Amino acid sequence: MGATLDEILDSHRTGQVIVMGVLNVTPDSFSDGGRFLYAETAIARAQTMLDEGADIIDIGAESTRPGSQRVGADEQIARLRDILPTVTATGAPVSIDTTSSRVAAFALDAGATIINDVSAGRDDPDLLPLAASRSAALVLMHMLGQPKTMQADPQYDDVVAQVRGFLAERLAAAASAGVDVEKCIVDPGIGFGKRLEHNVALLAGTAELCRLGRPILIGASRKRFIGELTGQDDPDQRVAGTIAACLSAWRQGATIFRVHDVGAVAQALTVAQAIQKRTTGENSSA
Ligand code: HH2
Repeated sequence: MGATLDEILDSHRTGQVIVMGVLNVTPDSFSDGGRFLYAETAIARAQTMLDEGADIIDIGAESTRPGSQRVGADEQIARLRDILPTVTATGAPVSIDTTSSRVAAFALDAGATIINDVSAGRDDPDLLPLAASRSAALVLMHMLGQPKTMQADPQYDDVVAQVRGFLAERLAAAASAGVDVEKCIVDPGIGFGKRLEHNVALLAGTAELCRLGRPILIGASRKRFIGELTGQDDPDQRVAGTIAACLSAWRQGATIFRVHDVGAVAQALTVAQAIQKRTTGENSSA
């Protein structure tokens, strides 16, 4: 049985590990684009991820990979219409990966309970008020610029401090729109307007981000920085690098992991947790 929404929102206090499985119903996502466009395959994929240990299914109908084109709300809704109700009917928490309030409202009506907004409420002025009025959980992610141009020449003086400051500011913006901060999750936005050194610094600085007092979501899965570190060009072949990134962030306090390879990541985190529990238990009885 996966985690409940309350457990997800409390995971930074309890240390419960939450695996979020990625379901992209897009023709152009960087690693799984085009594979799950059809309702039957998408629904089967969601079920497989749940069987492998996913606690949340994150459904997106617009790619945000570097250079991607925007997709209008109508087109996103058309891509989601046959898929969302069946996935929410499984009873697992479903998040909608969108920056559009119309798409988010459609998904909430279909049973989603989490809005995953990579713009952290900056794209659509109606999104934070929607999250507030519907008491939805909300992921606020850092991105420098827009997906189309974000990798052009990202610059930071101190990436960890700047991302932390941005997330604190977006938590305050959400609160002033009426969102309950206890419903918010924050995410440094690995790969969104960041060079290799920025992604590595953010993963190394996860403990600093935990000081925001909200659960930290890490979306490192199969991303380009893993290819840059390892020379692996094929995103499907970046599972080991994904696991390393998740484990490292987990050791520093991150609890929610947005991944394509649910079974492999869940297994790695289960083993790491068992070892940590034993180590902590032995230390405290010594
Ligand atoms: N990454 C992607 C999309 N949504 N949401 C959060 N909160 N954090 C992330 O790191 C994140 C995200 C990009 O990955 P993917 O969905 O696999 O690709 P695409 O955007 O091309 O569909």
